[in-house]
Amino acid sequence: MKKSIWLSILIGILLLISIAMIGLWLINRGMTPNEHRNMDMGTQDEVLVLQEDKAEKLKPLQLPKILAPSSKENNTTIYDIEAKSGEASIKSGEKTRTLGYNGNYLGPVIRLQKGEEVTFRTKNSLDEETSFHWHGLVVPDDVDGGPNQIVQANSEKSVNFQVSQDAATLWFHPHPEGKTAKQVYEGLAGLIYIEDNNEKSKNLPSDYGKNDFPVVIQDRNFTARNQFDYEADKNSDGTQGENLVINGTIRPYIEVKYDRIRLRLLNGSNAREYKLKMSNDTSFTQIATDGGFLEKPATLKSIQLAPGERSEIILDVAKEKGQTLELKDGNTNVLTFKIANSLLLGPPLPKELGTKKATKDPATDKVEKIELSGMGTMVRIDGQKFNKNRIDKVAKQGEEEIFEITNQDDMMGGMNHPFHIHGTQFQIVSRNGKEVADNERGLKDTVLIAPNEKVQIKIRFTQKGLFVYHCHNLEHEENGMMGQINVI
Ligand SMILES: [Cu+2]
Repeated sequence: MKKSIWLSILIGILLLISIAMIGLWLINRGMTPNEHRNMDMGTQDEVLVLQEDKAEKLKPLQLPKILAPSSKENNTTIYDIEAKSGEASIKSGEKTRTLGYNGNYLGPVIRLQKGEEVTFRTKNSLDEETSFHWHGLVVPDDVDGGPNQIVQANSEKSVNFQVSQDAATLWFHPHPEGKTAKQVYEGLAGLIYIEDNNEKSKNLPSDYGKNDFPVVIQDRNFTARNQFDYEADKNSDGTQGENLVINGTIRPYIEVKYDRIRLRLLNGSNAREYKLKMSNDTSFTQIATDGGFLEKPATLKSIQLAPGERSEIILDVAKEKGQTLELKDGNTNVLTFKIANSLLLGPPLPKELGTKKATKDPATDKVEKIELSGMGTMVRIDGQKFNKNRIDKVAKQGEEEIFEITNQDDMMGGMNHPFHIHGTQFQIVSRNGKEVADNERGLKDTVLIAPNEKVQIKIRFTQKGLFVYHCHNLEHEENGMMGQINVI
């Protein structure tokens, strides 16, 4: 009798354990890594760890096409840019349903010359609204393509402008309120190169795909059937993926045939920050920030890149002939370099490049304060969420100002915010009252601000109109971390 009671209890316990395990398995089965992350309390330390998919073979880095002009009318060069849906072979096996500009995934490189007059004929072939924002391009507000310049589904819009700024690596992406993060995640992003005579006189590596490479860094998750599932992966503190995808390539490599190569790095991720270094810990040379060249090349061993930021670096591999090196983020390979046994020699790097450093003493006493706060859905700028019918700030065209941006921490510790301003380029004057490193002193349009940090920037709007400023953590932007400045 006693024996059978014990047996029943044992069977009961085993049954309960089995039910619990099946339940857990059912919950886990359908979940993506970000859903697991979403179940936890979001803090800035809650980073989805990058995985390298060793099942994928190393593949040559995909190079976006250089966009050819459609025509030239009088003195205006005309480019056609179409946002559309497509399918791309990103992982082996099933194709991924994607968005792209003029192609399946990402977009072409648009190469512009300083001084030229350009028309972009944009076409929205998506089944929802979008906009075409030229990130970092100094243009009037009706050209900028921010949240107030929506292009409806199946419609077109032309913008015309003169390229007024110096050589730089810029980019373009959609900006419709509430849809930016998803459209970027699904593939809408491309590069813009501005070229000028100063750049040409510097003899920098500029042979596209030979010694001058675009490197668009993004992180993505894939479902079991190789699809993006933005809604499932969405995180209110920034959607992350556990796979790196570079120019749409998983596990990319470059065959290096020159002693020096130039990498134009763009962090095109929704939210992930990168800290890049070489696998053999050698130093490299940064030549440009978001908006153009540094005053002088800066030697570095690692470089931080927040969402929206660009950096141009030169790798000198003359001493690494025949070797294989990697650009890494922590322990994860970003890009592999297979270096040839004999290398073509290019001219040496110039000692001077361009943009003069900003001095610490401002030429103005007008200080405009901007306060960032919150996390997740609680993010705010100056205590408010975005309202497209409200003008938050006013600036005078051509007038130099200091913006003092503070990032208030909160009970949960706060988060880094990559702060981006449309319509102009600025220079960082100080962080917490101290001068910044030389490699941060070029022109910028996006600046990473840590909790409790106060960053002063020197800014001048040369274009009139209504521009937005916002956090470039795209989910923070969607959660209302955006304001509007009217330049009069
Ligand atoms: Cu933010």
